[in-house]
Amino acid sequence: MTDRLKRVAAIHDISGFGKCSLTVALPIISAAGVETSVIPTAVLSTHTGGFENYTYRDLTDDILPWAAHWKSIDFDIDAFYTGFLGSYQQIEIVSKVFDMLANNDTVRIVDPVMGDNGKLYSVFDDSFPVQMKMLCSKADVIVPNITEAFLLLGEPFKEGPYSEELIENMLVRLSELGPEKIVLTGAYFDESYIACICYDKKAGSTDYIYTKRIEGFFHGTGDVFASVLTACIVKGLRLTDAVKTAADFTEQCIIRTKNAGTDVRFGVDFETGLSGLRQMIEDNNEG
Ligand code: PXL
Repeated sequence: MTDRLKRVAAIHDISGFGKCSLTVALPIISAAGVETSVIPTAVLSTHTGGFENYTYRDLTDDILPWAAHWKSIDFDIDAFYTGFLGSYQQIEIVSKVFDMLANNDTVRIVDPVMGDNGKLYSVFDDSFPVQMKMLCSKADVIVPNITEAFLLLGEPFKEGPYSEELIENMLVRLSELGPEKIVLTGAYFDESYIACICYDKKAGSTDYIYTKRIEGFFHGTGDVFASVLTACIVKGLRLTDAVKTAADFTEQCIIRTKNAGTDVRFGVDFETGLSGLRQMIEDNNEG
């Protein structure tokens, strides 16, 4: 008998157009060879980043009954992966879902999706980061971008380039919120490279993974990155190998999208990379 597939439960919205959240998590994690179950938190016609008049159907009331049904079936979840959550109430409910469905080995991966480019997304008010901090306190791994890291710490955003000292101090304080591992994206120390920095509290280690800094903002890249990272973590890669795979995959998506000249609100071309993703994960698995 072979082992069952690893299983992720992804908890995000479905944005019908614009490639982010579940329309990214499902194909990427599945293509990595990991089963992907989903709890959709809302259904939108598009994401909220640059489109107007999108439809929004809130599914808050469905989440706990959905989880209760899953509990009655009794299956193991190897990792939760949460992303965009639309309200304080949803954050609280997702935290309850963790308590209901996690077993001793379930890894809780929280991407505290709240902002970018120094700003909180306009759909949230200033108290949202406080609630997100609560969810992060229950996570094993958090994946903030640099904007979200400042928001979680309750500090005003600072523009880069950053010093290693400032970033390492932020990582330690983020880990004091609760999570054992922090993967910080979007920090840079000079104009040419952008870094993903992973901090492992228990090991006391900080590792820097660099990719080329590409001019422009590409929507959905945070979700692409965190989806690959999640798949790699449940497949047992070391954190630095997982981050390297996620960073390389995301960089390639951005390069393809930039070369194609696509409207950046439409999301990145991750599809072209899917057929090579499993091999990429194997090649990066040094552990
Ligand atoms: O990619 C993050 C994201 C997910 N879902 C929705 C969003 C955003 C970012 O803007 O609006 C609905």
